Amino acid sequence: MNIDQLKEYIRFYTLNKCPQGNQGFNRVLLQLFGYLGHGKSSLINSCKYVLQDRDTEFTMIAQSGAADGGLTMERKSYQLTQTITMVDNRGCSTLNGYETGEIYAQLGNFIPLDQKVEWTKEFEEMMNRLEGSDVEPTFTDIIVPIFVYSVKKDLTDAETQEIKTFLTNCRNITGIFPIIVLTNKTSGNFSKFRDLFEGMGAEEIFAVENFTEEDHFETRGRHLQFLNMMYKVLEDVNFKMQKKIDPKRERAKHKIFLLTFLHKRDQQKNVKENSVLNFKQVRVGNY
Ligand SMILES: Nc1nc2c(ncn2[C@@H]2O[C@H](COP(=O)(O)OP(=O)(O)OP(=O)(O)O)[C@@H](O)[C@H]2O)c(=O)[nH]1
Ligand SMILES: [Mg+2]
Repeated sequence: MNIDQLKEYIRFYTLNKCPQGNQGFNRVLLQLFGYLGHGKSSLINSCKYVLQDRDTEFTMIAQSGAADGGLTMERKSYQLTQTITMVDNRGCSTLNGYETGEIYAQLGNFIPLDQKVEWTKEFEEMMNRLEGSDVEPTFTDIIVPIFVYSVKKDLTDAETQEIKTFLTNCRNITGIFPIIVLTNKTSGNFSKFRDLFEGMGAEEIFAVENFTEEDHFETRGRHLQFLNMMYKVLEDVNFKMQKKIDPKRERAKHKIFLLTFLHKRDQQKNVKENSVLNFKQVRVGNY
């Protein structure tokens, strides 16, 4: 497909044309997540830009700009087409239990869109939020996870392991292995990261140079990066939709996963707190 065909395909994509029909789904949510300042908001601006008519000027719809991140605090949705919505996210400082727990809840569709993102530490607090989501459950979204990583930054072995576990859990929840988008393609060794993520099981890895306020020079190749990425996302959706899906059963499965995860997280927290407490008591006893 050439650029115009790709653009038309994405713009007019509808779940109604899937082999089994829309199965009750009416929206594809491209859910972004990743570390602070890795280019999530810029990716939204880039995708929106390439879908517009060619004579429309570049504008930032999602606020971006803090080099070290921490700018986006809300999980904000941006509608790209009739069917596709892209969802910005608060960046994670680490992929530890608190932050990943929240992402799993987002991917299971237990957290409403367009709200401030809080990393909940307490089991009860999270339970209350999940209970709230049962009052008005959402069954109509197909969620595609997209992990955004800047090749300018480096990873330790421990972080690599954390990401691998995290991405596998995201796959188990959504049925789609997270699409990896490597940003800042021309400012780092993207082939090293492509191999690294491939080794973690990633199936779709894209290296892009985002359109930004400072640099939105247009080339055909730059447009194609984002159009190809969105096209591949829709292919994943088509694959998922070839099978019969029962949205209610899916949601129940996600809930079990999430509750098990939160329970284990809470147990680990208690073990840690008790060992710190015991250590302090021993010290006090010794002096
Ligand atoms: N050159 C270049 N700069 C980029 C790219 N992606 C993002 N940037 C810049 O990196 C900075 C952070 O980008 P954001 O899009 O705000 O990153 P974010 O992940 O949304 O960050 P937070 O929401 O603050 O955590 C901004 O100054 C962007 O202009 C890219 O692919 N190439
Ligand atoms: Mg942001």
